[in-house]
Amino acid sequence: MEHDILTIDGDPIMTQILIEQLAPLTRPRVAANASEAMKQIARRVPDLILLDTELPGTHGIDLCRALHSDARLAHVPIIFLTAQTGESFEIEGLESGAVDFISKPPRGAVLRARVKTQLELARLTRELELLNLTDPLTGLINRRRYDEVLHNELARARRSREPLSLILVDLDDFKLFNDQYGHGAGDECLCKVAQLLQTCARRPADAVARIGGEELALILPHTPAAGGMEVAQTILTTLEDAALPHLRSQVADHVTVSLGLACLEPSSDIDTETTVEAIGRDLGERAAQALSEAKDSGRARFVYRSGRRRPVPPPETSPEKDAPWPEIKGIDNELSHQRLCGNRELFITLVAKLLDQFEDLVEPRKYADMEEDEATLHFARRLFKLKGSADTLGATHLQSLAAGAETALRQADDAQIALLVRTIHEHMDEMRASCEALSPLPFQIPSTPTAFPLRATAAGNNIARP
Ligand code: GH3
Ligand code: MG
Repeated sequence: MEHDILTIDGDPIMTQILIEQLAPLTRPRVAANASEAMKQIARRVPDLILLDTELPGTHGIDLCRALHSDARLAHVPIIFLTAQTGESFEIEGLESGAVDFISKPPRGAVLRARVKTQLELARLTRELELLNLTDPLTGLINRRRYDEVLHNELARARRSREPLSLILVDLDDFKLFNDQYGHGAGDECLCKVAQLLQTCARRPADAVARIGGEELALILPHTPAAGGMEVAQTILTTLEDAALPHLRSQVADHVTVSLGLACLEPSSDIDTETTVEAIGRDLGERAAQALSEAKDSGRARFVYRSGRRRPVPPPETSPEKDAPWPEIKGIDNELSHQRLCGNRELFITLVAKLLDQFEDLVEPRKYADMEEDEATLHFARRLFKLKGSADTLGATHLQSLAAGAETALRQADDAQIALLVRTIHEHMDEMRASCEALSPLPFQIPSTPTAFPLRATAAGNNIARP
C-alpha cells in the first residue's frame, strides 16, 4: 500500500526536491504553510509529516507542538527538516513531538531510509496498541476497549440526544460444553459465536466485545429499543441456524445464548445533569438484570429492561403507528406490547415462529428414531423452549400449560402429559384461527397438523417415562 506523506515547506524548490527524492516510495501531498497543512490533514490524516523548521509566519517548533497535541495525529510521526544545528535546538524539537531530524539539503537515500524507519515504527506501535485492545482468542475488542467505546458512544449519544442499545450476551450451559467436548473445543465454540455476533451487528459504529470469559457484549449506537430487539432476535435466530452441536445443553441440542438488552432513550434517560459514568452504570445494570432474567426464565432468549424513569410507550408510539397491534387469542396484548416495546414486526415474526416451531410438539417421526432417554430429553427441551417463547410473547396461558407439562414429565405422569399436550395443541389451534381471522393476514400462517401426534408417539416410545 502506498504511504501517505505530507510535506510542509514554504520553499517551492525544496518541495520539488522532496517530491523527487520520495518518488521511489510515494508521491507526497504538499503544503506551503500551516493553514494549507491543516486543510490537507482535515482531508485525510497522513501516515507521516515532513516539517520545515522555518515556515513563513510560524515557527516550525510551535507548529510541531500544535500538530502533536492534535488527537487525530497522535500516532503520526513528524520529522523535522532543518538547516539549523545545535544540541539545544534538537532537544527543543524532540520535546515538541518530532521523532527525528534531517538536515537540509537532504540526501535522497538518507531521507528515504529515515522515512521508512519511522513508518515501520509507527506501524509496529499501532499493531501493539491494537493487540492491547483486542481479545487474542476471539479477535473482538477486549474489556478495556469496550469500556472506552461505551464511554465515548454514551457521551456522543447524550450530546446529540441519540438512542443507544446495549446487549449483554452469555453462552448457555457453557461449563457443560467444556465438560463434554473439552476446553479447546470450548475456545473454538467461543470464536465461532463471536464471529456470528459480528454478522448480526453490521453498522460501522456497532461494536462487539468480549468482556469476560464467556460473556460478550454489543454496543449499538443510534439504536432505539425496537432496533436493539431486532438485533437480539437476529442473534437468537443466527445461532439457531448455525446449530453448533451441544449435547449437554439443557435448553436445546445446539449452542444457545441468553441476552440482556437495555437502551438509552433520548427522551427520558438522557439528562444533561447526569454524568456519562452514571448513565453507563445505569445502562449496564439494567442490561445485567435483563440477562439474569433471561437466564432465570429459561435461557436461549432475550429480555429487555426499560429505564426506571421511562414510561411504557403507549400504543401510538409503535413504529408502525397506523397498523394496530394484532389481537391474537391467548396473548396478553398489553404485556406483549410492553415486552416488545411496541415492535409490531418483531411481534408478528415471533408469533409466526411460535406457531411454526411448535405446530407439532411431539414430532412422531423424529421420536421414532430415538432411544427412550433421548426422546424424553428432547421432549423436555421442546417444552422448555415453548415456555420461553410463550413468556416473551405474553402468551400466559400457553406458558403455564408448558410449565404444567414439564412438571408432569418430571413426575412421569403419562396421562397428564397427554392431556396437557392436547390442550397445548388446542390452544395453539385457537391462536392460529384467530390469526387467520385477522384482516389483512399479518403473516403466512403455518398449516394445522393433520393428525394429533402424541398418541402415536407415546404408544411407540413411552416418551414420558424418564
Ligand atoms: P449459564 O447458562 O448459567 O450461563 O451456565 P454456564 O455453564 O455457561 O455458566 P457458568 O458461569 O457456570 O460457567 C461458565 C463457564 O464458561 C465455565 C468456564 O470454564 C467457561 N469459560 C469461560 N471462559 C472460557 C474460555 O475462554 N474458554 C472456554 N473454553 N471456556 C470458558
Ligand atoms: Mg454462561
